Amino acid sequence: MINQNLKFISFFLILFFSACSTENKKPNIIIIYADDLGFGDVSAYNQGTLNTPNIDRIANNGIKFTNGHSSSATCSPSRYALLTGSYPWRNSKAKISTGASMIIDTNQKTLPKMFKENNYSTGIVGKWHLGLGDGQINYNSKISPGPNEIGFDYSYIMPDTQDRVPTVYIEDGYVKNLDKNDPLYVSFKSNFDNQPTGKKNPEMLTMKWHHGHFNSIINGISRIGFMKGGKKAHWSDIDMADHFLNKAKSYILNNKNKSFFLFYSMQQPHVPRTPHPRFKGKSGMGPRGDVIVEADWCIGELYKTLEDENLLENTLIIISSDNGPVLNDGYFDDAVEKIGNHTPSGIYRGGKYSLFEAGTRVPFISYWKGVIKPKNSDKLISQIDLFNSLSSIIKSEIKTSDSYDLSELLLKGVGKEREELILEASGKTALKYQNWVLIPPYKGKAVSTYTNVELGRSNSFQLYNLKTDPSQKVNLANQKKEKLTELIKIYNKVISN
Ligand code: NG6
Ligand code: CA
Repeated sequence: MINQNLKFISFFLILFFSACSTENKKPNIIIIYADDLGFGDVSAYNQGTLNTPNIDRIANNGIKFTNGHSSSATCSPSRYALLTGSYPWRNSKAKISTGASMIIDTNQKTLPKMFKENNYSTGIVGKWHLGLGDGQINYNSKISPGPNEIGFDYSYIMPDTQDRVPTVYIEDGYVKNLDKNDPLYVSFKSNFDNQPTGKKNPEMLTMKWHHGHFNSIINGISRIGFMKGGKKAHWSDIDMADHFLNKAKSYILNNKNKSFFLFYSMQQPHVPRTPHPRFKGKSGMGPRGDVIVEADWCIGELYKTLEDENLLENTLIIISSDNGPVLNDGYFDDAVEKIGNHTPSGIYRGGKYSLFEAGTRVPFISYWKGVIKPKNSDKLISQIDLFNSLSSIIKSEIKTSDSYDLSELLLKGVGKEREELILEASGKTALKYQNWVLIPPYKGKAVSTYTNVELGRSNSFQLYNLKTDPSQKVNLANQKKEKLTELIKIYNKVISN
């Protein structure tokens, strides 16, 4: 009889706890962030000729934003904005990092901290590029502050970029696989004891540099900066995609019983483009296309993991990119020569580094099986808005003042949108307001000599009406004086706030 009662009680206890755990479990959030992936690079956007079937499946079953923006036309500032919900031009340190100290202050509000406060597990796998340490870094001991000091419980990162030293992974503050007997030294100023460099030893290169990347040679590729030692810790470029994917999958498997936030920060299609041999030649567009095919495959694999673990119904996935596309970003890799009819920027003008639309108008997709219904939305949303929107979605009170709560837009594709957005490219800013874009006068080249990207700079004001002229061909500054004055006022107001 006692036995019978025990069985009865335990049956109800199990029922009770399983009901509690599904009801109370807040949704997992995964941000999949590509590096330099253009609006036109995702085939779901129907712009270019490249095929991304795995991203498309998510995009076509989720909300495909066609007016979604990164904060900036380069990496570090966009990542700063995404992770802090603050405009990067408010922080003079939020510039492209090359061995810099950490850009995010450890006292700042951050997205991972917001999740942690709400009992989430938080993890980052992939590219960091937000600086590390608070001065000279010693790679042979604990590197801090870093992602773990701004809210990530787990971090497995590439410190800056694939084209910058050190070419090693860092796990929770320590260089992975570092042999104590072969210390790692890094400098961005001078070489170590006559180590080979791209400039001196071009015969050692498997990929030739075009501009800028002529220092230390690792795996036949010369990089930005010098390094010496740490041989066992060097990453394999062609395995990087698989490596990060496996880490991201393990993170999911290790945290599937809790609510988790995963920032899966992919390295593709940033230079140097080094597809695994099984993706070589798959796009017909050379390495740039091939690594996009590879990234698409990785996203498909990550999706499968969530599907196999029955996590899709409780996971909100966001896919986006840190800035617009670029073809030649410093190596001879056939990106220009083999582009064919593909249009990485789609119909938009400019690309990476540009104040024109394609600098920051990037693929932007939200997906949540069973919750989000397929929709296209041309409403204006920025990655800065993910802070307050995700905070609302997980019922947190933590908000920032630059971020808008566009949670309804993110989950339903309707409702409030942004009216104004400051765009940033290499420290220069512009205003997007409703259908209009205002670019103040800036000195400097209109087209970058090296990358051949139109940077959006001009000696006079530029004003574009995106409704009638999405490709920003006609500058209306002289014709629409009233509109120009109105936008200058709004721009000055937002910038000085
Ligand atoms: C630039 C590099 C470019 C790329 C970029 C950062 C040169 C000449 N150019 O300085 O190749 O690494 O920095 O890209 O060195 S980002 O997407 O991470 O912002
Ligand atoms: Ca980038």
